[in-house]
Amino acid sequence: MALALVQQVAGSGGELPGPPGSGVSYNRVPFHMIANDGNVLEHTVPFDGKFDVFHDGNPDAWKGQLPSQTIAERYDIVVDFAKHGLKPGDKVYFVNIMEHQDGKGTKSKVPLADILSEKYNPTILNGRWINGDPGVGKFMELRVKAYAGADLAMNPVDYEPGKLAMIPLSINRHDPALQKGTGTATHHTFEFVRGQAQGGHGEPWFIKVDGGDKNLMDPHRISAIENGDLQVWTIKGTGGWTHPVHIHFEEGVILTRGGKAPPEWETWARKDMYRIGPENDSTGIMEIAYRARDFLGDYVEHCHNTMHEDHAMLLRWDARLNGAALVDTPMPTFDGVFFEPSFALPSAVTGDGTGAKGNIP
Ligand SMILES: [Cu+2]
Repeated sequence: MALALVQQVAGSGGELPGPPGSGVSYNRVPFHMIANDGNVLEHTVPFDGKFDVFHDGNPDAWKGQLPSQTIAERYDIVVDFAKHGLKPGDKVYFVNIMEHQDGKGTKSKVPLADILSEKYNPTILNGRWINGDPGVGKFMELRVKAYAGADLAMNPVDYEPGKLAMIPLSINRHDPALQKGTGTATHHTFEFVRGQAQGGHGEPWFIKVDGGDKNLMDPHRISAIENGDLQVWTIKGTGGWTHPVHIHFEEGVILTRGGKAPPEWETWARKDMYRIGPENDSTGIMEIAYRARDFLGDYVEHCHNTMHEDHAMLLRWDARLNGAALVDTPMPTFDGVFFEPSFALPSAVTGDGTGAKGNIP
């Protein structure tokens, strides 16, 4: 999905016309993104039509409009109602603009103007939806009410890039030492691959680690080992699907997306969801900087598409001290948990040996 925020106004004076004869039109409502994947950004990102959030020279396209979002990916925004002329009694709507054409995934964004004017108008014919996706459109109405209390919120304008920082990134992708250091960091590659067979039979979905063989899920196998050192991980996908890759318990920083600097909402973010694939606002490959800070032990990395994850697109990696023994594998049963020996891939410590690709933009 991808969400837009609009204000309904009486008459035809709004930026975008409403349905013919409706007597209403709409304005896009600017906002600031303040957190991504549940983590406060280093800087707020204005989706105000002026700031070039996607580095594509077209900031107006992003006014009041969030990037596409996968399963488990979270965006937090702050809307300054008073500043943008919203008054008690006004109606504000969230609009989904991403269209499904089948169950495989979203295809593309529908122009907001076509949705609001109902030029885009899905209808039912003989029990089937035609002319579009009924999931596209206004889906939540907010009614503005007067508030007499004191507004104690921080002003997100003060924390835009180049201004004050909210929570500085523990891994600062702009730090020259980091950029130099990533050239020597242990480097792992995780490739999210679609198997050959269809319909849940034969080869399922799997993750190829460091260019090795395809591996079906085995909790005894440790695909990568992190010693508290900064590592660079490449996450990439094949097969035409979007894979929302989730790494548990610790956040990383995106160094590159499709070989370039990531868009602003990812530049300032501590992420635990790494979206790869052909979907809008995505790329098929990204590099992240990653360091496990808190807990030693077993971690998981998986695709958050349930069907993919349940068909082996899931692996175990471990955080452990240098030289420490491998952590045994817990095997839950109805009679309690017992433990079996674990084993590590040959590349678990050494990685794929490539180092970071090129310079970090
Ligand atoms: Cu997937």
